[in-house]
Amino acid sequence: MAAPDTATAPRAIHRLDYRPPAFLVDSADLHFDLDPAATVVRSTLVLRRNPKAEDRHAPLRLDGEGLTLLGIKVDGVPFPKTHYTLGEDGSLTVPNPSDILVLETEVRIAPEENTAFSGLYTSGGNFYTQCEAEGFRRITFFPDRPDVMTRFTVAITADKARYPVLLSNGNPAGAGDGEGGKHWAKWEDPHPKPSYLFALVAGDLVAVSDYFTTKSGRDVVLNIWVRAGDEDKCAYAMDSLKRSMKWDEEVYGFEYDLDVFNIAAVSDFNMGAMENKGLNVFNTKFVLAKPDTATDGDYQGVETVIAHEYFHNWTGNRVTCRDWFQLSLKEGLTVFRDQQFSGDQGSRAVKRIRDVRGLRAAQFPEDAGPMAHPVRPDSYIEIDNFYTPTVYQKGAEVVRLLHTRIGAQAFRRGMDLYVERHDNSAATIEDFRAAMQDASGVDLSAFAKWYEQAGTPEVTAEGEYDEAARRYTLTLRQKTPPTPGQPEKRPLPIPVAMGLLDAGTGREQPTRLQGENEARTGTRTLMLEDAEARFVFEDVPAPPVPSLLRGFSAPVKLKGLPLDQLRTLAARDTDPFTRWDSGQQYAAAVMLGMVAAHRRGEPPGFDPALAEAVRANLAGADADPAFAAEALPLPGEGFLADQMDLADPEAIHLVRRHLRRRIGAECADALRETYERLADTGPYSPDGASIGRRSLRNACLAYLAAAGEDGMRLARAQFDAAANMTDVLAALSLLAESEEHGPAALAAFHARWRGDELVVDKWFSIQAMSAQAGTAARVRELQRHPDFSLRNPNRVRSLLGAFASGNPYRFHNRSGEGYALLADAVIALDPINASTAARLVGPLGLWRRQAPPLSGMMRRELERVLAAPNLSKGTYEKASKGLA
Ligand code: B3K
Ligand code: ZN
Repeated sequence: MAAPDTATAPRAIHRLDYRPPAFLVDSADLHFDLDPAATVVRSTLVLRRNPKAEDRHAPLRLDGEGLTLLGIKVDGVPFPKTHYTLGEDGSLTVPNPSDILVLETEVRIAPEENTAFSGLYTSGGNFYTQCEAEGFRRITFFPDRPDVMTRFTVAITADKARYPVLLSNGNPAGAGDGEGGKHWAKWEDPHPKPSYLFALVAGDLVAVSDYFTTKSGRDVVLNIWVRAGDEDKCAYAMDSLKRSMKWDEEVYGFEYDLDVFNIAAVSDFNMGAMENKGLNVFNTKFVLAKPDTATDGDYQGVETVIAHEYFHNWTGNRVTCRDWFQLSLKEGLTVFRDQQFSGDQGSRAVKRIRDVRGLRAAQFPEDAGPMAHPVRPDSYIEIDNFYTPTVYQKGAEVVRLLHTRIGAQAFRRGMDLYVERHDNSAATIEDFRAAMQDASGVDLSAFAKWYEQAGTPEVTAEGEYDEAARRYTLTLRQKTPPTPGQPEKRPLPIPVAMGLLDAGTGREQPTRLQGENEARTGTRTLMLEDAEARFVFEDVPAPPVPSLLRGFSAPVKLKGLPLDQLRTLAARDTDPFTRWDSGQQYAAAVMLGMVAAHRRGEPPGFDPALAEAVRANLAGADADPAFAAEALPLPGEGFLADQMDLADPEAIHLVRRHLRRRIGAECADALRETYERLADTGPYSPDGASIGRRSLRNACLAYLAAAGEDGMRLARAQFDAAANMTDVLAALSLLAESEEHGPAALAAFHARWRGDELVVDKWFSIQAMSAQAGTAARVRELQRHPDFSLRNPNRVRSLLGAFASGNPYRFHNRSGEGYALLADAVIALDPINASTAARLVGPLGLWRRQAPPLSGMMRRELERVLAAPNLSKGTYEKASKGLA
């Protein structure tokens, strides 16, 4: 294997090596003289030795990266070169500092050369920053770690004509004209914050403005800053922001704490958005939406991300993380909060189903792969690699476990206590658990293991009915497979929300556990705390069907339920999540049987129960179209692959396609009837009910198109007539699979939308996700399209990310060309934008999930990435761990 020798390999940082900072920064005064080629940053830091530091004589070390030092003063006097050193990593060290000092530095940076989009950079001629996790050190010298919280004031000077808008964190504190066509603005943030929450935005932007009156009666000005021409796409983001502000007051008592809340949208951005204090910076994808350019999914993305970043104001900003190992303290908790919020806006059950689908699609495979790590990781090489589904989504699930265990009221008291104890400071995951424990009086110590142990627990259930004793014994067992560095696993506390259905009538039965005096109706929660536990139910009149893990009460895999039980649950359970999940598990089991038959060279066969389920679903769809839309499609290819010892993407795809065609044909009348009945009338609205109707209708269309030409013609008609992007894109994705209709529809779409970046992204994605034979070659070709650029992360994700993560069938093409093109792209992108390159390489690391010869081809491409000269430490970490 072509690994660099250990002397040059990037070093890992370990959680247990945490030491409090040697110095604290009481205040930071920054001055920016903005110029794309040469921006000058003057910084005045008031530094003081940390009374809690272990070494009272430690040197003063400030992080820095790629800074050109122009001048340095200590206590107002130029500081001689002999008194400090500049490290190879770019840092600045003062070996013998006094205990209190004022350090002034002046540095030069080149924002227009910053293609990594970390630190201060330009995009479309404007200036933006991204500092989390370690970007602030690319702006000025600073102890760039989250446990150093500082009061910042910022002054910005820039050419007035080119950069009329000058923004930073906090409240505005003055503005005026300077010399030579320049102007300036000053910002003061009264709240101490870590450097990762610093932000600056400057340029030619326009604001869509509104206001919000807080519960204590203060008016907050809300601005969304966009490029001229995008003003008509901000209404939903603004509406989502106001609803988020209100919800956080009502549900958690959290009130906004500045006079102004600014959001700036930028089209070059490494991730979704960033919660900088008072100045959130957003990927345009999560701000801009209007019906003809954004899909329902895009609208939901805007709502969720706006809420998420806003909620960070208390969970992340007011209370921040002591070190980056605690990342889930803010991310898991804030995802939990945004999930609660979105659930409250519409259907809780449908939101839960979508969240679980996302967890299974991204986090379960991560937890079973080479990058598996605990929610609170123990070490990292590049922290950027740990903004993962595990830290975010599994982290949110673990917060939900605590919420389930202690109940909503105690959880709210726990949040109050957490903020009371840690406001304006940097906390740990243990601090959060302690607050929940102290507020509830419930011993939560066993839940610590959920943060410490990687891997997805597998739970099995075995039921035994004793007719004579009218007794039902349920045995639950858990086991977590080994993950890298954690060969042995301990049992975790797993809440299993459940009920019992009568096997004959399908009706929910009251339940009484041995030792209880009275039977209970409805869902109850069993705690599985050891490797195995038995629960004995009394007075059970007939053999029951257990309904387990209702609401997905824990992030585990529930395995091995018999098919007949799954069918009963799918048809009858009172819990919508279990009803949905049982239907999916049933279909998955049938499909995996078909995959096995296909591999043996046998004909695929057909289980009529699948068509019956579709008909039943459509017949009851009016009661809850959004739910029906979730239940109608067959389980995805990734979900099926994850249940096989070794994946077989081709067999899975072929079986799924065969079934879709067959169901589409058998249920054509019902599908068609529903499709026509749900036709949209009236203007587009992104409310839950309308979204539900559109999703159901498009799910019907997908089956009809799979069944043949009639359906394809329907798709073509929808493509031509639809007035909203949801329906246009749903139709286009079906047409793109047809040699007859695809090319014309794609060309028309591009011609219509070539001026809209976010829509052009969709055009790339649809082609990257096509099942057509030439897709890998087409993806190569599209990389040379004039609209493609490796420099724009959205474009990279929309083409290469969609191909590698969203199209298992063609990515795992037997020729290996999918792997080779991904490796080529990673190698080309790494020197431009390491963070995006490291994300892109991920799918190659999952080679162990494929059978030979695919696995060998993937591994060789990963080796080729690892052998590339000057690889970034992030891509190095992903590639080397993938090969370990
Ligand atoms: N906190 C940011 C993510 C920063 C990612 C840095 N690589 C967005 C969020 O989670 O809200
Ligand atoms: Zn976040």
